[in-house]
Amino acid sequence: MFELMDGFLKNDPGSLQKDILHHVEYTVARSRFSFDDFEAYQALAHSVRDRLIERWHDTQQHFKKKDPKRLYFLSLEFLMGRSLSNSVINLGIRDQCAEALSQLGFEYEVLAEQEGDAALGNGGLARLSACQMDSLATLDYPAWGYGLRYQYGLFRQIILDGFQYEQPDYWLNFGNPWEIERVHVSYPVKFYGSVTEEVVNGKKCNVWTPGETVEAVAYDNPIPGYGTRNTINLRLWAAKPSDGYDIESYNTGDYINAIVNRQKAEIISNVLYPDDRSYQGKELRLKQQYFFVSASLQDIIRRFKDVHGNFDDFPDKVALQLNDTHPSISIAELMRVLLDEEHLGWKKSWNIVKQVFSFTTHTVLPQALEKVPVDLFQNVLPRHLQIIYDINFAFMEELKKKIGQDYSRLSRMSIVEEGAVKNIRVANLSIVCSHTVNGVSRAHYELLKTRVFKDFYELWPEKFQYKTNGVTQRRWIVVSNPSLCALISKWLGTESWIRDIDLLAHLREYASNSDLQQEWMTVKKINKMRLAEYIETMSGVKVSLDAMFDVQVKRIHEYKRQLLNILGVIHRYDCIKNMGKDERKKVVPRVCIIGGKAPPGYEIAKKIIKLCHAVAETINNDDDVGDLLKLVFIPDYNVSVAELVIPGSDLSQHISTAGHEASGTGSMKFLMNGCLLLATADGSTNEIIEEIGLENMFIFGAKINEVPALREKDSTIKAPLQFVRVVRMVRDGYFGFKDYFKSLCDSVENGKDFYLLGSDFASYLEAQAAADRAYVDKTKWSEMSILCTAASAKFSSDRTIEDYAEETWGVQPCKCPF
Ligand code: 26V
Repeated sequence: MFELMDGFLKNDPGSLQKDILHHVEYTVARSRFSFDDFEAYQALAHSVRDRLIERWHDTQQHFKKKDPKRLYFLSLEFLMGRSLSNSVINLGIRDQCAEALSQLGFEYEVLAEQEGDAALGNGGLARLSACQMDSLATLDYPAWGYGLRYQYGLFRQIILDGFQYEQPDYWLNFGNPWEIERVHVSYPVKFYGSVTEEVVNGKKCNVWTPGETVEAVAYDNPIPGYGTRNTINLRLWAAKPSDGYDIESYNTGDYINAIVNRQKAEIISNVLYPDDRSYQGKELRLKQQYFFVSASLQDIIRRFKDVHGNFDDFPDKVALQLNDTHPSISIAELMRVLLDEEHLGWKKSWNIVKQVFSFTTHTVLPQALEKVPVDLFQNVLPRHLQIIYDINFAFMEELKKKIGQDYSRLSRMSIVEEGAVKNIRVANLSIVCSHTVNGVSRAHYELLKTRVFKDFYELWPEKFQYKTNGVTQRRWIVVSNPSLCALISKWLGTESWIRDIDLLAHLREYASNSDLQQEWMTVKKINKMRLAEYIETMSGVKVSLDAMFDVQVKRIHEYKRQLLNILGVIHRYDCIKNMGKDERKKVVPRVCIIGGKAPPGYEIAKKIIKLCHAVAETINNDDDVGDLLKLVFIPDYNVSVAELVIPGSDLSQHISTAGHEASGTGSMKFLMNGCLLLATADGSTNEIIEEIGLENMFIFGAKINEVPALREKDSTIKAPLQFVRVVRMVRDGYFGFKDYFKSLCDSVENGKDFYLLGSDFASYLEAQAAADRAYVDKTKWSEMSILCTAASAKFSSDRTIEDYAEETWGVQPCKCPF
């Protein structure tokens, strides 16, 4: 049935077509003479999956033979989005698939749209993991990703009357062709119970008698590299009841209840927690963390032991990367396994543990640092709590020798936080037990050293590093902007930049070439057209393609300052309304686009969404303003929507209060797509400025170091009149919902304005005006746009991953021959 070449599936259109028809009939179980777009998508996906599996097998075989040091990337979140287009591009079979389908009467692009998003993550951190997996595969690193297979991904955002409502994301309802269920790869994960001291073989031991066992079953997701046969694995764990689960009920004869109770085990991997940047020490969250970490470590140790007789080589063969503190319980778990199951003793176990973990932190907000109440820990993982206490005791002793009796510093650095509620500070545990702590941009690293982890930096300066984030050009140019991709390849005379991103810098040489400029802007226009169509379908608003598309898409949070953007739009509206006819002729038409999800419990963020809709309602229905200004909210922003929005943007906003965005990665995707940035000097923007130059961006606002002093200042001095005026418009009910918006207005006035909207407002408006002036000069604007793409090379996740491999993990590429 399948056409093989040298034992491999063939990739010509004819063979692909046969495979697709085979899957229509035998996998999708439809007649090959009658199937619809979705069924054709399923059959295509299965045909691609077959090819992924071949490569996956070869890669794993090769890794096994070579036994290199492997990187294990532990993350509670992976925001993969759709897989089809990414896979066919990385496999190099995009055109063949399109041809095979066209002969069957289907259009490739239409089928690709049938796929839903895999949204097993919240935002920045989760999409970063996905980009990094793509780079790890492409650069041939012997890596594995480990995470949780949530039944429900990130909630869907529904907008009714301008208010956000959350709906569950039933992403598995229509099947998932990209995963392979491994019914035989499963491990028991234990919770609760008690610890007793016992004498085993003449030695005193702590014995944990758990109270509950849940089975972790593996689902493998092949991740293909681009231009290589290497295909790595993302292994996600699903919770299933173990054979012994709730055995008591069976014994008491309550058969029906016993079956019903068994389902409770599955709750662990049911749902992804939305990120609201505050940890509340929830039992289920702790269980999720331990569940995936325990299963992953059992899997990693089994693989290691298949080849190695003892643990001496463990640090030379295993690198464990902690993606934020979410998987940090793995530190205590590895210690427990080595101590209690492998009986290596404390010294040897600790020596191994401290060599294998590296930790990357993704936050600057202290309230986002994870803390788990000791009581909760004691109940769920009593043995792990003991181990953490022992680690902390040893650390405190060592620290006292170094710094003496400085009790306030000792208590700040302790892993255990004393107080009314005793907590485990997971970040402190991670720092103490990792060989390296990474920040995600240079600015973030400076903040870690001087503020967030100052005490630790002073103790162990050599532990601290940073790897500026990056995004994959495969997803963010090749998949999402095929016309730009073709144009870049044409002008560079090669497609090699898709693997070797530094080549992109050569675009600089042609930035002032009028032919390129013209072709470049034509591509932008086509992408704007696609976006305009989408906007019209989603919101019913017709937008002009001559207008500047000005976009802010990201999670809604006060520190990201979508409110500053909206107040700026109100100001623009107010100015237009007060202009005469002649003055209006000079106005640069704008379409302001905002999109993003508010955390379900975050009241102010939800009000910002409502305000955006209320203002949009007024502006978009004002015929007097017409095409000069439109405001639209794009609902349910996700990876697929981003793939549509980013290529069609002229200007994008990254306007967090300086010192609050650890890095920001959205800006890098816009940069790659030739979109100009209007931004504060926060996170990775500082490094973007270095690459592209201030003259090609619109930078405004207080600098990181100025923020603390500004917060001290009297608020009445800070806010300019224009600011007072626009806030007053909202307060007075110009956009309706007067009472509802009161608390939102209060949050930026009356001495509160913690995120400094008032004090940055004037310079924000200046930056906006500078963007208007630049947009009028089409030649200049096209040149700047080309320079953006040319300057984006540094922000490829390929660069980030190479730096991690070299400076943090100590892993080398292991390329699969063929
Ligand atoms: C926190 C929580 C707390 C409640 C439970 C669920 C949950 C999930 C995630 C988080 C922390 C998310 C941290 C995060 O996404 N940070 C972002 O990481 C990006 C990649 O490094 C970076 O570009 C952004 O600046 C940073 O905000």
